[in-house]
Amino acid sequence: MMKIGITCYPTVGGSGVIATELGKLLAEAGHEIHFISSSIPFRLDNFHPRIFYHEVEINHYPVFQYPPYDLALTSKMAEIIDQEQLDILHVHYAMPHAICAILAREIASHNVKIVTTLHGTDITVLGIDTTFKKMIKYAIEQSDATTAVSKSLVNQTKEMLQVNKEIEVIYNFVNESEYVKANQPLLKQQYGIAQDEKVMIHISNFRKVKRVQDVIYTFQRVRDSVKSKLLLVGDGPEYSSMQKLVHELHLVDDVIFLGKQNNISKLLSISDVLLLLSEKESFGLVLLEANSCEVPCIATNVGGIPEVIKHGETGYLVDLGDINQSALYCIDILTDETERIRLSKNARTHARKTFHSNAIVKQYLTVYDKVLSEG
Ligand code: GMT
Repeated sequence: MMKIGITCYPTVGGSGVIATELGKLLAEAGHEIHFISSSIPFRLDNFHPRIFYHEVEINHYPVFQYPPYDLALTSKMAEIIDQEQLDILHVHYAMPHAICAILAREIASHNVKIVTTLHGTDITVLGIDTTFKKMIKYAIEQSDATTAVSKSLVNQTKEMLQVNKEIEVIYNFVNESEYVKANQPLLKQQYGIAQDEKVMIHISNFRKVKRVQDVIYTFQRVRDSVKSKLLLVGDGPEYSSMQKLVHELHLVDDVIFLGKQNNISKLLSISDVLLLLSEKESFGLVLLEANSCEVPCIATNVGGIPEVIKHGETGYLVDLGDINQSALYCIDILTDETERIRLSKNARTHARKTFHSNAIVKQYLTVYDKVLSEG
C-alpha cells in the first residue's frame, strides 16, 4: 500500500478529471490517497474511506497585491508530506504544481518522490512564454519522474524546452462504467429534437483555442442537407461571442447552448457525431469520452489528436480550419447508417482496448514503483 498525494486544478477540465479518476481507482486498489488542492476536485463526489482531502487556504493580507496561492500550496504540500508520510506526490501540470512540489520536498523532512504529469497547456501555451520556460524545464528535470498524455506532447516538450530527461507517455482514460451508451428515450424530446433529427455535439471550455466557431460553421453547412441539431456543451470566454455568431447565422432554432453539464454520457448517448476542431490539443479527453459512448468524432489533425482518433476507423481527421471537409465527413456519417454504426463500434472497441483504465493505472503504478525503488 502506498500513500499518494495528488494535486490538480480542481475545477472543470480534463486534467482535473484524470487526476481525480486516477485517485479513485488507486484508492479502490488499496492505496491511500491525499488530494491537496484549493477546493474539492469536482469529480470527487463520493465518499471513500481511503481518500482524504486537504484544502489549501489562502489568507488575504492587505500587504500582498496578489494572494500568494503558490506558496500556500507549497506549504500545505510540505505539511501533508510530513504529516501523512507520503511516498509519492503526483502533480498534474508543471506550472505551478511541480514547482511547488519540488520546493515542498526541500522543506519537508520526510523523503517523498515527485511525479509530474504534463497535460499540454503548461507546455504548448505557457512554455512559449520565456518568463516561464526555464522554470517549467527545471520542474520537469527535478521531478523524480515525468509523464505526458501523448507522444506529441513529449516531442513538443523536448523541442520547446530542450529537456534532457525521459518523459514517459501515459495516455488518458475514462471511467468505463460511466461512459457507456445508454438508451435515453425521452432526452431528445426534452430538448425539442425530433426523433428523425440527427444530433451533432461539441463539448469544451469555450476557450479561443477550441475554435467553437468552426464547429458552428460546419453545422451551418451540414444543416443545409441533413435535418439536424447542434448541442453546444460547456462554458468559457468565447460563450457569448458564439451565441452572437449563432444569431447572425440565423441558427438559433437549431443550435442548443447547454452551458456546463455533468451527465455528459447521457448527452453523448443521443449524439450521432462529436466535433472537436481545436488548434491545439495534447490529447482531447472528450474524444475518448465520446468514443467510449460509441460516438464517432471529427477532429483536427493537431497535437495528440491523431493518437486518439484513427482516421477512417473511429472517426475522421481534418486540417485545422477545413470546415468544408469536416462538413463533408459529418454528412457522410449522418446519412449513411451502416457507416455510422461501423465507426461507432470501432470507436468503442478502440477506447476499451487502447485506453482501458486498468492498463493506464498499471502504468502509473509502475512509474511509482520505479521511483520508489531508486531510494
Ligand atoms: O485545454 C483544456 O481544454 C483544458 C486542459 C486541462 O487542464 O484539462 O486540457 C489539457 O489536458 C487534457 C487532459 O490531459 C487534454 O485532454 C487536453 O487536450 C489538454 N488541452 C490542451 O492541450 C489545449
